[in-house]
Amino acid sequence: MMINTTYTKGLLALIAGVMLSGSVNAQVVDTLNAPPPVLKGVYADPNITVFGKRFYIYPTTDGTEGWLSTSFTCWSSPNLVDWKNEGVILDLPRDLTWAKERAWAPTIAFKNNKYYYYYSANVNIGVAVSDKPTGPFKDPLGKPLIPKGTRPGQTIDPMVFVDDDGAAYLYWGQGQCNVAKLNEDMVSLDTSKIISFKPTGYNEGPFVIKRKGIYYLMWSEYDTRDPRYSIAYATSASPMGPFKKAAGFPVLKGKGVVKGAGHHSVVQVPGKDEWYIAYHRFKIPDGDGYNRETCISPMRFDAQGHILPVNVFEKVKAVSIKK
Ligand code: FUB
Repeated sequence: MMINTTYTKGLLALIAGVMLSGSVNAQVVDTLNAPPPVLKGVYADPNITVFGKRFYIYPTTDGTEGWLSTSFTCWSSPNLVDWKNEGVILDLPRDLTWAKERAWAPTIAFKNNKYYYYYSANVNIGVAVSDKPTGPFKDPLGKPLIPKGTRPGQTIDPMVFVDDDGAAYLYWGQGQCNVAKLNEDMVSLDTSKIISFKPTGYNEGPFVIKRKGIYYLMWSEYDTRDPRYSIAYATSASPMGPFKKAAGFPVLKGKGVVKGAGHHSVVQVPGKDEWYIAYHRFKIPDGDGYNRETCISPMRFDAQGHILPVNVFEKVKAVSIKK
C-alpha cells in the first residue's frame, strides 16, 4: 500500500511536471527525422557571418572524392532560413596562378572598407579581396599567404577573427592549431609571433568567438569521413591563448541519422545574445565525408558561460536583424 502510494504520487508529479513545462516534445528527440539542410546541394565547412542586414554562408563545394572542388560560392539570407545562391565568387583556375583545385574551408572579415576572404587551395592558404561580400574577389598577392609546409600539419582551414579593438587574427591548421596576428593591410601576417598548439582531440576547423570578454576557440575532432566527427571547445582571456579545454565536450555531435556533424562556424544576431551554429553533416540519405550538407541549429550558453550541447535535430527558425 505504502509503495503504491509513493509510486502513484511520483507518476502524478511527473505528469504534472510535463504538463506544466509543456516540454515533452523538446525532450523526446526523433533521431530518425532530421531537419532539412539550409543550403540546397552538397556544401561543407560552412562559414557563417553577418554583414549589415544579411547573413552570409561561405562553404566548400562538395561532391567529389578527395574534395577536388575548384571554386567557391557565397550564399545570403535575410533570416537564416531562406538562402540565396549568390554564385561563384572565386574560381581557382580562372582567378589564381598558383593553385587549381582543393578549394576548401573559407572564412571572411570586413575591415578597411573591404572584404578579406581567406581560403585553402591545394593545401596552402590564400587571401582574396573585394568591395562586396558577394565578390568578385581578386588575389592581391599572386601567391599563397601561408604556403604549405610552413608549420607541421596541413596548411588548411583558415579562420579570421576581428577583435573589438580592430586587431585581426588568423587561426588555421589540421593536426595542430596555429594563430598569428594579421597586419593592418590584412594580406600579410605579423610573423614575429606565431603560436602553435594542439588541444586534446583537436583535428581541424578552428573557429573563435568572443562573448562577455571570454574567447572561445572551437574545433572539430576525428576525421571528417568518420561518423564520430564532432565539435569541442576551449576558453581563454586572450585571443592567442593559452586556451583551457572545457569539460562536457563534445558540444555538437551526430545522433541517429545525423552522422559526421562538424566543421562549423558561429554567428551572433546583431544586438542580441542570440547565437547560431552552422555545421555540416553527411548528406541524408546516402552521404559520406565527400557528400556533406550544411545545417544550422541554435547554440546556447549556461549562466556560467559554458556552451550547452547543441541539438542537431533543432530546426533553425526565422530570425530578424534589427533595423
Ligand atoms: O572540405 C575539405 C576538408 O574536409 C576541410 O578542409 C576539413 O576541415 C574537412 O572538413
